[in-house]
Amino acid sequence: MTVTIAAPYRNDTPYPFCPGCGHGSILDKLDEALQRLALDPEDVVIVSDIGCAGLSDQYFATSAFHGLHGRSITYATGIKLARPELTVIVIMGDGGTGIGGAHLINAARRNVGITVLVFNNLNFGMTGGQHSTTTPEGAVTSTTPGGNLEHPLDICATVGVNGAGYTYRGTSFDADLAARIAEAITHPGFALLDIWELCTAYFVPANKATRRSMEATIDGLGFARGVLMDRAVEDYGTAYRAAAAALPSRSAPTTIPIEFTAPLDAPVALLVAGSAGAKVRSAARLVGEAGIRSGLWVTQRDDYPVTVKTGHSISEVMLSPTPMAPMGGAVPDVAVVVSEDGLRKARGVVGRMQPGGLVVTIPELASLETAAEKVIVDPAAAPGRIAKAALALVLLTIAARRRHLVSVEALRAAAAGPFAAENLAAIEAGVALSP
Ligand SMILES: Cc1ncc(C[n+]2csc(CCOP(=O)(O)OP(=O)(O)O)c2C)c(N)n1
Ligand code: SF4
Ligand SMILES: [Mg+2]
Repeated sequence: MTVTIAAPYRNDTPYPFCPGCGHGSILDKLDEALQRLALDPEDVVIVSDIGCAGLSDQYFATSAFHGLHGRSITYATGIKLARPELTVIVIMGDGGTGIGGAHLINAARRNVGITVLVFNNLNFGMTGGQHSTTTPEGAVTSTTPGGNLEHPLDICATVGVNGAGYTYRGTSFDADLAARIAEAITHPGFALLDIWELCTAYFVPANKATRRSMEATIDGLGFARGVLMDRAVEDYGTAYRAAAAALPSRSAPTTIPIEFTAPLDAPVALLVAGSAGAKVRSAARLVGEAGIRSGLWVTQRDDYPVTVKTGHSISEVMLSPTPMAPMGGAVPDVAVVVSEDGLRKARGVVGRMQPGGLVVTIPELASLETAAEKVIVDPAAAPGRIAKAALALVLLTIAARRRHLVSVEALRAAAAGPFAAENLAAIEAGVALSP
C-alpha cells in the first residue's frame, strides 16, 4: 500500500553517535528517501545487526528487526520471502558485512529483493576501532598499529559479479545519496549501497582521515563511484512463487486398508540383512505393509552406509498386535540373511538368537553361527531364475510363512505398485521354495 506521509520517518529521539560520525548523516538520507517514496512506515522493515550501525533502527518509526552481528541479510531474506509486500532495508556495518560475507554473496546470487545499506566506516567502531574486511591497505587501526597489510574487500564488485541487480558506491557526504537510496529501494532485485563514511572516534584520529582523503582512497584503489550496476532482474521471491505455483498439486495420502487377519498374538522382531542396492529395505517395507493390511502395528528402522550403493543394508521390522517402539540393534526373533555384507553387520545379533528363533539364509552363508533354527534356501532350486534384487523378498516370504507372520494373500496385496510384477514373482518363488 502506498500512502502520502507528511511527517519524517524518524522519531524524535536524537542519535547516540559520536559528533561527526557518518552514521547519522546516512540515516538522515534514508529518512529523506523514505519520504520521497511515501511508503507506509508499517510496511517498511529496517533490519539491523550489531555495532554502532546496528543502533539505527530504534530512531525510525518503521517496523524493525534486530539480530546477531553479520546476520541481518539472513533475517531480511526470510522477511522478504514470507512477506513480499514489505519494503525490507538492511543496515549493517562493514564489520557485519565481513562477518556475514557468505550471506551477502548468497543474497546477491539469488537476487533477493532487499536493499542493503553498508555503513562502511572502515573499522569496527563499537568495539574500539579494530580493522575490518574493508579497512584500506596501510590504514592504522587498533589491530593494525603498523598499517593494515590486507587489501580491502570490494563489496560492490563482489555482489555485482554474483548477480546483484543494483550497486552503488559513494560516501555519506554525497548530495544525491537520498535519491540513490530511493532508487535502490524501488529496484526489484538485490540492491546494495556501499557508503563510505568517517568514524570520528577511531579511524579519523588514527589516520588523519577527512572526506577528501577518503574519496582519494576510493579512487586510488581503483574502486569506481556512483551507480555501478542497474540491471533488470527478477527478484528471487517472485521467481520462487511462480515456480511453486507451477508445481503439480500433491495427491492426498492414501490409506492402507485392513483387509486380512494376522495370527500374531505377540510382537515379532524381524531382521533383514543384505547388501546395499539389493532391495532389502523395499522388501522389508512390503512385509511391513502386509502387516498393516493384516491389522498389525508396524515399525521399520533401516541402517546403511552413507555410500548408499555399497556395503550392508539392514532393515529391522517390528510386527505387533499392539503399539510397539521400533527395535534398534535388538536380538531379532526372525532373521533373513541375504548376503555376506548383511551377515558381516548382523553376525553379532544373529549369534545371540535363541533356539526358538528362525534364521533363513542361502547356502553360501549356511555356516553362520546361531542357536536359532536355520533354514537354508537354495535359489537355484526355484522354478525360474531369481534375480539378486529379488532374493530378500523370496527369503522373507519363506520366513513369513514358516512363522505365520503375515499371510501370502497379504504379501500379494502389498506387492502392488510400479514393481508389482517383480514383487509378485519373488513372492511366488518364495512359496515354491518354502520347505
Ligand atoms: C559474531 C560477533 N562477533 C563479534 C562481535 C563483537 N562486536 C560487537 S560490535 C563489533 C564491531 C562492529 O563493527 P561494524 O559492524 O563495522 O559496525 P560499527 O560499530 O563500525 O558501526 C563487534 C566485532 C559480535 N557482537 N558478534
Ligand atoms: S565509535 Fe565510530 S562508528 Fe561508533 S558512533 Fe563513534 S564515530 Fe560512530
Ligand atoms: Mg564499521
